[in-house]
Amino acid sequence: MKLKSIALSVVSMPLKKPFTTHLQTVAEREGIIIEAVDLEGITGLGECVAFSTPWYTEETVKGAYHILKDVLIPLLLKADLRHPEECGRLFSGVRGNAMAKASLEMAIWDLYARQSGQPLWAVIGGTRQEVLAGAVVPAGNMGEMVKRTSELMEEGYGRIKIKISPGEDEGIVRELRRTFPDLPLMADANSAYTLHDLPALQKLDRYGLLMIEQPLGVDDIVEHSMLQKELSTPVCLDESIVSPHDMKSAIALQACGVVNIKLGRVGGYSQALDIYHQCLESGLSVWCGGMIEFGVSRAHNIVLSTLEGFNLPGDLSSSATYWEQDLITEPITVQHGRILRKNGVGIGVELDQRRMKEITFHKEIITE
Ligand code: OSB
Ligand code: MG
Repeated sequence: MKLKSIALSVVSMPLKKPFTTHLQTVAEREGIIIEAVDLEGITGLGECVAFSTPWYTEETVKGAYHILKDVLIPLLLKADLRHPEECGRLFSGVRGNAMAKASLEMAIWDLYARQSGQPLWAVIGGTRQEVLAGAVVPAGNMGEMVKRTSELMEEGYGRIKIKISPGEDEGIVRELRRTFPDLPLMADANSAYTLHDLPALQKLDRYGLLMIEQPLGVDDIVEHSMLQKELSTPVCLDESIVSPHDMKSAIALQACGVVNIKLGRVGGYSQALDIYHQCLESGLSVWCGGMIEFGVSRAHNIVLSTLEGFNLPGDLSSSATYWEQDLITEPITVQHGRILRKNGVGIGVELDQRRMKEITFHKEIITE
């Protein structure tokens, strides 16, 4: 699989409404769209989901751009891969930088599927025709969060996730439970708590939450294991799992009951599939996480979620949840809490070049 060029487009789009967690408010989303072109002119698409600042992981758009342009892309342009799984070995001399690596690996998997005339979901062994959609209610005041929850329920989402932090937790959970007794509800803390907050977390146990996502610190796999023993609500790990090795540790320590898998956070499909198989073998549930992303990454998330084991709704929402106009020609839509997989070749979506022109503020085409 010899490549002719790789284009990097740095894009920026305002969210319809700012997205707030206890760590950061995202009002404007920057990202990098990857177009990997082979010698026949077939193009594979990827998206780097790093944020403008390092609040979720240490990567940033500017840092990822440098790593892509100066480190990873030169390796890829020199290589002649037979299979996308070889990206792992190619990039093995580069530490960290999962989101930069994942964005290129996504483009290579898409290209590989397009070259062989198949949908990418078929290449990775997906079976689901429709994937389960879920939506996120960002942090806000009680009234805003209740209103947003009822809007999303009306749009048909099968699961709602709210953002919580110390002091901004039981009140909102109690109110949502009172208003929507049967709502499949979960809470994501983005590591806002420590074990000292055990009483506050135990209070959440009585509201029938599907799970509580990443309550403790990024490095706290041991502490999550201690916490899980004190809670009946399953703990879901997000930030703590960045590699198959982390997954092994979490399983050995029984640190969680559920795992949120994100292609960007774990460095791409190969690692995501390794983590997925470990979860299946250990009886852990998995779902696909979201990164307030654009249509290319959303399409990759849908591909991943066609795997049979993705049996819980992911943070997979319509393009319209965050964007006035997405950057793909056919936006992602949700019906009755589900998203139909795309049956075209590769990830089954194309860039809307007119929209790309409007939102791109820097583009570079890199050749060998
Ligand atoms: O913790 O899952 C998270 C968004 C950005 C960074 C981290 C997270 C999130 C979300 C929103 O929860 C997911 C989405 O709807 O894209
Ligand atoms: Mg999370």
